[in-house]
Amino acid sequence: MGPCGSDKDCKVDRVCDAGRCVWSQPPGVAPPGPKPPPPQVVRPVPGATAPLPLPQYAVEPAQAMFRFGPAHRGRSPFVLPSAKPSVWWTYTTGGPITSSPAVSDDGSVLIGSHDDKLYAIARDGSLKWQYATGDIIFSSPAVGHDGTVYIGSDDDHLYAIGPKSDRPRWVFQVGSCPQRVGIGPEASKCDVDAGPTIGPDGVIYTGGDGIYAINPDGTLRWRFPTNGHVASAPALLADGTVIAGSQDDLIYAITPTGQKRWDFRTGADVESSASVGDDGTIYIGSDDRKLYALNPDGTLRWAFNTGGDLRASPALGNGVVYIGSFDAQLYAVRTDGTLYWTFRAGDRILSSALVDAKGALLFGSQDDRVYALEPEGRLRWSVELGGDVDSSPILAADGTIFVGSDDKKLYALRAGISASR
Ligand SMILES: [Ca+2]
Ligand SMILES: [Ca+2]
Ligand SMILES: [Ca+2]
Repeated sequence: MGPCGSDKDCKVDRVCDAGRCVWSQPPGVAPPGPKPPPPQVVRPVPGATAPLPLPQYAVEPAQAMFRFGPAHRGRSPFVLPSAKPSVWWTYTTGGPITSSPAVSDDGSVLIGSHDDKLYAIARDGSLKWQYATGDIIFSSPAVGHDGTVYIGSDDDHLYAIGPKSDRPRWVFQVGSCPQRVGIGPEASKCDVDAGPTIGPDGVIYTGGDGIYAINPDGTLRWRFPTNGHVASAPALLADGTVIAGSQDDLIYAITPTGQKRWDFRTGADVESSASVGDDGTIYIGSDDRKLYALNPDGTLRWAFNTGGDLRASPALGNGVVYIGSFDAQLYAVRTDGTLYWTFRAGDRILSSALVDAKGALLFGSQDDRVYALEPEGRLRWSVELGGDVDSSPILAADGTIFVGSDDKKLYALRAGISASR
């Protein structure tokens, strides 16, 4: 039972829980180990003056982020190729890629790697620039309205890079964990592997030893402490409420000023990120193998059982919620909580699905494949890559697909070309 930073560090079917490799627990069984410390409660001080209002920022939409927007629907405005694509190019980094790519308005493909680096790759597959952080990158790049690239690192920092150069505009340290780099519970508590998510006003949300809101100038807006690490990319409701899961098994709703609105207890770690429907329904998975649908007030609408941990984030389209499970199946669940269909891949699914403009689906699996499914669940095509595909694929306007793999490569897949390698 060695220390671990993620499931990747654990052999066989064990998962990384609080820095230790453990066998997945059946739902409802408490994991072994010491009891967590009592909750930190922030109480208003009697007689204290009201907090100063938080600064307001102009509303300008971000260029790109994990799950494509702060509601995290995974819904692409573009159309997946109908024919099976080929590998157009690959870019090899120095480590496995679990980060999900982002495409900025200038066409650059941004990706983080376990070699600690953030890469900006041109549309022809050549390197534009790279930036080395101090530890592994699990986080996915987000691109602000002005082209600034935000990336988190296991070195406990959130970086804002560019937009005019490959240098950081600012670096924000999340938490004050004594051991910043390496693996194990102490070193991973303040890892910045959640999102980041950019709000409509440019405020950046991420996790670590709690949920963080960071102003566009790199100053702390607020921090909400949790009893477990937050790896779940925060999602935003229309009213600005921030939703994130934690390894303390709770799903949190935090007001735009950083106060707790409610929490909801699941049976295990919540590393999945929430997706928010048009009606404000919150869909999120848990390691207790359930997909939850919560009302905006935090009450349970329904829970749907799958056969494995849910680390992927749900996608939403056409009244259907799509989520991959560690039981190797992609589930299509209607918004009333009934099963529509499932599709079985060859291994665990950690990759979050994309829904294209016509309702087709795209996701990766640890069977090393990228799958495209028809809206009714039939296989359209699959492409084999060189390793696990835990990265969530994205789709460019011209139909090019970008995705990372454990074989250290960023792939550009394109239909209607002859394979270049
Ligand atoms: Ca760390
Ligand atoms: Ca837990
Ligand atoms: Ca594999």
